[in-house]
Amino acid sequence: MIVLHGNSVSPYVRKVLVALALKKLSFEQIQQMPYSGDPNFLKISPLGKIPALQDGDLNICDSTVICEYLEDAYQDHPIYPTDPQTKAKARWIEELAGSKVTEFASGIFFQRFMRPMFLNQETDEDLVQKIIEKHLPPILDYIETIVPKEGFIFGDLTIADISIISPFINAGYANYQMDAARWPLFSAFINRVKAHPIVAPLLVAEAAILGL
Ligand SMILES: N[C@@H](CCC(=O)N[C@@H](CS)C(=O)NCC(=O)O)C(=O)O
Repeated sequence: MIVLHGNSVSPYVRKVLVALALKKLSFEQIQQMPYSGDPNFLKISPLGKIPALQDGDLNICDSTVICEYLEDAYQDHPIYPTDPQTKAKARWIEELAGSKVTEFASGIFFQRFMRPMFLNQETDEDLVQKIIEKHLPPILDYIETIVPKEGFIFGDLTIADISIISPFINAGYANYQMDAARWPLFSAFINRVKAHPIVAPLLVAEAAILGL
């Protein structure tokens, strides 16, 4: 039995939820919050981060490690391209999404949502403005060059598509709206991925968690 530990609103957990759904795998989810300090969770996730995944005796952490494991262990319904060069491109997009894109886009969510609501800390709105005005635009300029006018980056929906939009779903919860006139392809792409039949019901479920 696969067990996923992590709250569905995390951009990294969302990525794993999409991977599990694309692969049509059944699993149990524990809506573990980050920063809980829960000693039982630390036994599963030594850094205290979500997501973590158990599959029988296997216990692994990190969304990329988890998605690659799922791809290797359950080969039906691929979630990465199969050709080596295209797969490498998909992994680069996943890496970009999980590093700088999440740092900045989910950083807005962290400041405006997690800090006041869960960590009893104030939002650093100066930092949020710096992210929006200085840090995000060059990354968005780059993403605008890699997303297609129609469909998904590599044809069918892959981990690359969900990874690159996921942090912006969180930023959206924190009232960030991308300038669609400046980044029209990426803005339309985000809406297309959100409307995908695998992704849309997951977003409805997580909105319910947030009480939206
Ligand atoms: N590289 C990890 C990052 C996971 C991560 O940073 N998750 C956040 C929640 S979105 C977390 O658990 N933060 C708690 C912490 O850093 O202590 C992955 O891809 O899974």
